[in-house]
Amino acid sequence: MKKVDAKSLIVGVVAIVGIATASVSPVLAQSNGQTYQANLTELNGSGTTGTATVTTNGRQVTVKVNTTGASANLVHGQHIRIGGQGTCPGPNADTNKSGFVNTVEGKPFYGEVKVSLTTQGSTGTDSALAADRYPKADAKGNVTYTRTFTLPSGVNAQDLANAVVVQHGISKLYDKPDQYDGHPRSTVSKDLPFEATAPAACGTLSSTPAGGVNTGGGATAGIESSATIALGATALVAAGALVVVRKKAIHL
Ligand SMILES: [Cu+2]
Repeated sequence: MKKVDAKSLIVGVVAIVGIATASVSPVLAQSNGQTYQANLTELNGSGTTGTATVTTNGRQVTVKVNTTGASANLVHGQHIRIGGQGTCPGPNADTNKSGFVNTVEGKPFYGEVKVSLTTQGSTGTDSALAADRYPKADAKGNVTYTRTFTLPSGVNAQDLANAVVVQHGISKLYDKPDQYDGHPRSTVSKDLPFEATAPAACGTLSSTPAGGVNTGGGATAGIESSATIALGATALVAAGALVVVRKKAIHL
């Protein structure tokens, strides 16, 4: 077998470095066509669970939220919250020992309202409490929501990597179980009953590689696995390039 000459080796190395650069950068930098997923689990014994997906196309997003076990025939405020720890509050978030984690107590964990998942009109922070523009649960307690819109100003697609989806509204906490009633007022607005804004379900968004499984490992899990896939692909391509270089050397 003929030896690989120096020129071929240099060509090969340059090709591999080029391929490696080309493969890794776009995956890490890309925000278009990214899908984020969250498994929503109950808060405050609501019995509400579900899923949320956010698919980006530049600054345009399609958001789907599906929950079951929500308070039937009632409106459910829901938001993408950003700027906290990117997590859902646990029982120890109940700092005032009321027995419930209220909206304010949850903020250090899930952050502030940055996107209001309304059915129409503004999706900005100004719509956080727009009770007449949120989806209503059907008679069985199912909430089905899909909307495509442009991210409000101040929110970037990249922010979704450390974001949390929260759905609100638990009618069974006080007095009549099928209405938002009871004396306690909401911790975010004296105009609303506590039950209307009480966090009912929460889930952290994580990016899902195409064909991948959401392990619920948080935002970085998806990014790491994307990078790993890119590196794996680079190794494969690099191996292929070496074969090509060898073949070329042989044919020279
Ligand atoms: Cu919220």
